[in-house]
Amino acid sequence: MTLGSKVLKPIMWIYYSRLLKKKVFCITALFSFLTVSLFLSLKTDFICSLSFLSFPEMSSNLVPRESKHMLPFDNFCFHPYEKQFSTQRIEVNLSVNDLELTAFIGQAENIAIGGAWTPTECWSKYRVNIVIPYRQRQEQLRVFLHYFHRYLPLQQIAYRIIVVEQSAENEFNRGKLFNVGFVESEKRFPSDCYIFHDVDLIPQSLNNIYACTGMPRHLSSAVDTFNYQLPYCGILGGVVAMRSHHFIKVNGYSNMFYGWGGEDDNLYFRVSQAGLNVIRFEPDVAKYKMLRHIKEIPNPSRFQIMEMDREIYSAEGLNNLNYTLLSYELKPLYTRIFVHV
Ligand code: NGS
Repeated sequence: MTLGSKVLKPIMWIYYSRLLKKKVFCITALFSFLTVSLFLSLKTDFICSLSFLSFPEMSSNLVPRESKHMLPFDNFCFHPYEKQFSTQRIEVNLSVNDLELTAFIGQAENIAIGGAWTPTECWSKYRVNIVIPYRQRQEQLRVFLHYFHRYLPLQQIAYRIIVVEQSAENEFNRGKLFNVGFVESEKRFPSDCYIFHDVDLIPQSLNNIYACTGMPRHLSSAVDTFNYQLPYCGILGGVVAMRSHHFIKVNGYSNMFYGWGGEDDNLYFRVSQAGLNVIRFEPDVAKYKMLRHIKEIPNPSRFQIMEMDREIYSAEGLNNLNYTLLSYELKPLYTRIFVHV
């Protein structure tokens, strides 16, 4: 070995080992960065992403109504679609005019005035109040009523349809109308289960049982306009089922969202803050058709309101709700609550 190589070798060795250390350092740093980012993204929607790994089983999650009285029948209803997956569909009539709806009222069996129905030969395990926030969507409301009064009796669910209509003055406030629907219904026909429902969504599977589950449920998680896929994990719009005590626990919806957008994302936040999970059933069950309508103009302040509400949500919602009840009416196919909010 020459003197040159004797000197060069250790120098080269030091040089290469430093390079190697640098490489190892860089790879470790990159790996840690990726792990931390992955963890953070998982943590934000951890429960949500878990729920997509396996969808909960429907029948073991449904909560029967609390029965405060003697059962009027010996037998419980069978609830066929709860137990077996069915591909049976009922037809959606996409344009129902006034005459057709009047004819339908004449034929419909056992629908009590106010839009309530209950099975007549057995005791339904499930009873639900369905609340719809509403303004100037007559065509959609007709399609909705014509469909639901055929769909829900097949599931043997005892139900009432409550339409909460907002007066003309202010921007539409979907969340506040849900709160009003809940409070007014609790005064007149209380229920331990509520479904908060947009008027433009039509369920396509009879297996999507209209009853509450142990945890709040996002029913409309597979809508046709989103290619039957969930657009993002924290979405909680469209159709949501909640047990009454959970709705009270989360303090209802925020009253502050006038105009389109944000109130449903805010409900997701409220539900998480209350330590509850949102559950969803598999897309084949949670399929919905959205009725056509013009896209609303988003409320430009919705993100600021969302930020603000994060600080005050426990004092803002059901417990500071104020409104003026303009009228209360039992229509043949629904209960109408007309309000100024
Ligand atoms: C989000 C909105 C939600 C809305 C969802 C889907 O961007 O309120 O889109 O809307 N959130 C905010 O604007 C903060 S949809 O395409 O169904 O009309 O529900």
